[in-house]
Amino acid sequence: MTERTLAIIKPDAVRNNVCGEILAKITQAGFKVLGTKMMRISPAQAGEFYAVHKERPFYGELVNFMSSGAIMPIALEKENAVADFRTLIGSTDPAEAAEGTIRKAFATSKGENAIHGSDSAENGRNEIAFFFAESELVANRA
Ligand code: FUP
Repeated sequence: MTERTLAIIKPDAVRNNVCGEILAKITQAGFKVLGTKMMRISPAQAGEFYAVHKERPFYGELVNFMSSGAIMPIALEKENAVADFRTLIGSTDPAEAAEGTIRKAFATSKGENAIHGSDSAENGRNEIAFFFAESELVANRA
């Protein structure tokens, strides 16, 4: 079934100038880009996006990091997009990420790990809606 998932190229990867290389890996893996933008979010917006982690010890650092610079959210579509994208990005901790994954190549730590990927189809839809109006997604204009 065709699914949507949200990727975010995180501030570490934007600062390291690897957005192009990451996008190439994503499109080479068969994902269709429905929309993307470069933006910076406030600590309040980062806190809302990661609200599910509010009680976790790393929440404050995560919010600071995600609002520390530009990010690139990308709305993606593909068969089995959620699971396939999680495979493409690799484990949260780059030390555990498989060879060939985006985190293995570009992440520096568990906290600064280059890229986000939605963890369910429902979260994929909700997270895309967090960053994009439906009218900004190309598939709906074709
Ligand atoms: P993932 O789905 O792989 O992005 O990982 P999680 O949803 O578990 O965590 C979301 C983000 O919280 C991670 F990308 C980075 C941050 N995090 C930490 O900083 N430390 C941790 O121990 C776990 C997650």
